[in-house]
Amino acid sequence: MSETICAVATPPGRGGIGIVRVSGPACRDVAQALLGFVPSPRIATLADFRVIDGEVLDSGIALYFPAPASYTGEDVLELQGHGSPIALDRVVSYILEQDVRLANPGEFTERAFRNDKLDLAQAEAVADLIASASAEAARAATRSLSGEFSRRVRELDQSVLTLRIYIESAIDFAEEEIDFLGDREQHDQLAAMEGLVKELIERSTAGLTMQIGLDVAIAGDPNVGKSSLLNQLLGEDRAIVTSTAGTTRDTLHGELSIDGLPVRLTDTAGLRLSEDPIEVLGMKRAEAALEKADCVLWVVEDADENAAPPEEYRVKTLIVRNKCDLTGSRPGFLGEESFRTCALTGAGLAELREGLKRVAGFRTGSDAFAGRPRHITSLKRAHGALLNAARELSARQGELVAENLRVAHDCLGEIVGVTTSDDLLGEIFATFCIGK
Ligand SMILES: Nc1nc2c(ncn2[C@@H]2O[C@H](COP(=O)(O)OP(=O)(O)OP(=O)(O)O)[C@@H](O)[C@H]2O)c(=O)[nH]1
Ligand SMILES: [Mg+2]
Repeated sequence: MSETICAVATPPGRGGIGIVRVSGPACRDVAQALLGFVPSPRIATLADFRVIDGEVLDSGIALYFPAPASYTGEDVLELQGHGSPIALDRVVSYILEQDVRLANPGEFTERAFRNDKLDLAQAEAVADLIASASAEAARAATRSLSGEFSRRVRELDQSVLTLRIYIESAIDFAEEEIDFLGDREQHDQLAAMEGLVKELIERSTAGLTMQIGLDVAIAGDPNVGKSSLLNQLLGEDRAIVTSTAGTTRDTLHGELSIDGLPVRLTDTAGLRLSEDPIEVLGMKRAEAALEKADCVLWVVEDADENAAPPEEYRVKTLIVRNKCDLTGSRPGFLGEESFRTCALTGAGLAELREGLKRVAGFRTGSDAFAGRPRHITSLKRAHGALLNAARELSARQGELVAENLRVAHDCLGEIVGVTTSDDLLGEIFATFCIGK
């Protein structure tokens, strides 16, 4: 890790300022060569960025952060010049003539991780914050970045470890092992840990959903009001609506945000037996959309008493009883997963949006963490191991309790980067932007 790296940290294109970041042992030499002096630590200093023969490449603010009090934990030099891609390029090219190489994506943050400036979950939250598509997702990322998620994982890990040590010493030293393992206290501890992991899974899943959103397909018989529903949910006249059954042929897409939850809607062709080759193709597309959706809104006419989805979809299905204006029934919730709506006026859609939030695992009170699939997988494995440990404890199988606690400990360690393989680390940081 003795190489010095450099990259433009601001986004490509023209802007007010452009920042070049340098990290590593050659920072002082770079400052000397480029500025003619090494700026006082952490003091914004106006300077010309020039090469030795006096040509000024740009001018701006130079900031020097000596190790270890810097983002990466190494010597860092930050040059805030003008946001001109050409000027930035010339500054970087000059710096690369020193003993410096171009940084890989995420390499600054990777160094911060390796120098214990942040743990792996926090480092991932940096990328999640940059990539966040909604205020809710940004809030979840900030919460994870602050270390709140990591702190909870570590605390849990500590309790797992403490219990494991207790159980192992019970196995080794107890004359009456059975008595040790019969303690109510250990059962209670395991139950508490299991509850905490469950809460972390829920809060991380909520954060992940805020980040990736929900794919929702609108499906049902022809003419029930699917396209009207799409238009009404989007608040725009996207799809053609007519009273002729079989109006929609192709799948149509639209995006909306429900309190920050990104939702991608797909309107599909009404499903029915048809000879029309175009309609048949449309229905094929409809079925493909249903396959990949996270949730299906199955639309039926409220007047149709027995209407139901033709088969059990593998995906979550919400029943939308539309055209309730024609039956005179009250719009809104009919149950957890069933709604009455009028797509002409929008009545009942507020409840339907609530239903979609519920499907997504949206949590009010916004206590979500910027969960990643790998966090959730590890948490679920830890959860399974704790359940097994509890079962083995009841069976008084000390060795197996200890083994399951070891598995839980490894899973929790993976999340914060204590027991994470180099390959996985490489994969994680490769998805970052250059300069971060
Ligand atoms: N009264 C009433 N009419 C509605 C409602 N929703 C839709 N319609 C009407 O029902 C007809 C069909 O609506 P569409 O939105 O095209 O129905 P669709 O399910 O997309 O139909 P296909 O694309 O043919 O499968 C149109 O005349 C709409 O104006 C509703 O809630 N109440
Ligand atoms: Mg339609």
